[in-house]
Amino acid sequence: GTAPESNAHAVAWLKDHAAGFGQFINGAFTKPSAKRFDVANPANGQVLASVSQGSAADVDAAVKAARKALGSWSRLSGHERAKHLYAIARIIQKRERFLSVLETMDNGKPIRESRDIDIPLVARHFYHHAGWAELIADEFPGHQPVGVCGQIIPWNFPLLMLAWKIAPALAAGNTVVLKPAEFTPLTALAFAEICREAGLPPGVVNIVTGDGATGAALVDHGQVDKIAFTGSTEVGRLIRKATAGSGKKLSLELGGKSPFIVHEDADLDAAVEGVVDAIWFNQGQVCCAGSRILVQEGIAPRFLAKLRRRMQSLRVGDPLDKSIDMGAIVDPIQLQRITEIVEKGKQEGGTLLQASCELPTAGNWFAPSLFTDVAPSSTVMDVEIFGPVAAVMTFRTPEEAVQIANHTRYGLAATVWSENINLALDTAARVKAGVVWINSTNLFDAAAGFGGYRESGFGREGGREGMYEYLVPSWEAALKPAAPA
Ligand code: TXE
Repeated sequence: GTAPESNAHAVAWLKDHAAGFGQFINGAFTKPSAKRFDVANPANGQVLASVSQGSAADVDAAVKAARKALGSWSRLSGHERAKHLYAIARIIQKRERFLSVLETMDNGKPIRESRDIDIPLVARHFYHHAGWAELIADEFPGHQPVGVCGQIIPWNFPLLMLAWKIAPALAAGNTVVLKPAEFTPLTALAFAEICREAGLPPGVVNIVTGDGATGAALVDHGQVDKIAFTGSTEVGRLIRKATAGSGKKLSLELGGKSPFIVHEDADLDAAVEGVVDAIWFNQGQVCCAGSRILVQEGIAPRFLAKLRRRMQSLRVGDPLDKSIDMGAIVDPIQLQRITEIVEKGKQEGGTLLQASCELPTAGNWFAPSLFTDVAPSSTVMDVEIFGPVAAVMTFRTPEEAVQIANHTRYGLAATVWSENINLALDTAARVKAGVVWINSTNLFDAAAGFGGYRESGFGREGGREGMYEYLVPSWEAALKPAAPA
């Protein structure tokens, strides 16, 4: 139909599915199961939908559908697969408004972000990977798809994380069973409908909703050839153990505690705007959030004064309001985690500065916050808060900045501000992080590989490197029993 792409469309779509969502297996939705969970709007606590808790039997049915579809999908020419990816990308663009509103209702992020960042990037990922599908025979000779991919994603960029995982997998000729996060499964379910509309063959993409137990059933399934996971370091560790010795290919994108280094010759106004994007974007629920702000001593008072003023001017509230800068925290559990870490930071002697904005009474809210007077090994400098809270420290020399920056278990991203390109490049090279931004932050593109070191995981997503995560050398594939035709 030609439903208007407005807020009303998302509301109507939810109403159409008021009886509950089933699983998307083999190109069709199953009946909603008896065991379901509610999905709430983080901005007001209202229940949006009732979603099925995927059982081991659901996972098994989805994996079998993916296996059945694998033979003919992987044998399609790259050009034929590209046509499917282009079709998906075009429908996403057509439904941009609907998907943005649905994402914001489900996740709590400002509509400005879902409309201008998340959903356009989702489309971009499918377009980009359609290109790789076209080029696959030329660019990856001697390689084959891995097979059936089990993909488990978090709730901070629900549809974007789906795109990061599904687009390269399909381009390379794999089939997929994806489990969205239990807090935010709605855009993945809308995506299932898009796959059908795009004419994707049944079984190529399967979506199974549920919690960690559903994810674990997918990880443990014997017919899955690869697991791709984005989420907490704790669960990443469990998955690495569970897949050890199984022969499954694995990629993990885990937590971070990324440094944000401001040298004394930086453009301070630009760097302050950088902090807004680093730690208050998506309420700080960003794996590569610049959560450790390291400022050179001489400029620290001036920088902090500017930063405090900017923090005060942030507008926090109804995420569907186009003028809002910061929305709601995804779930009461996450809000509680943030609150506990912040309390600990205060007990350890840190000074907490918070924006004095008025927060809505219903829903999950946390004001933009900064910690100062913290030690390098204090809790707020050490653990991933995954909320709108940054810790600020000063450094004397560029040498010391690098030392503090690398004083972490993680290694996902880093940001460097300086008007001296030599200093910026030198610092960037010495910070151990998968992505380093200079005079910018939290910029993503489908063509750039993203991923970490150390406890931030391994494997890259995006671009050429990302394609290799979904391919195996043909000699290796030849050692495996062939997929049923
Ligand atoms: O993550 P989980 P949670 C960090 C962040 C946050 C903390 C907890 O610090 O505060 O993790 O968040 C599925 N086998 N990040 O609890 O549990 C789960 O259903 C297989 C950083 O939400 O890791 C969901 O789909 N799967 C991060 C996904 O894993 C399992 C983004 C992520 O949930 C599973 C999210 C299991 N045993 C949280 N247990 C980032 N780096 O982007 C859970 N899952």
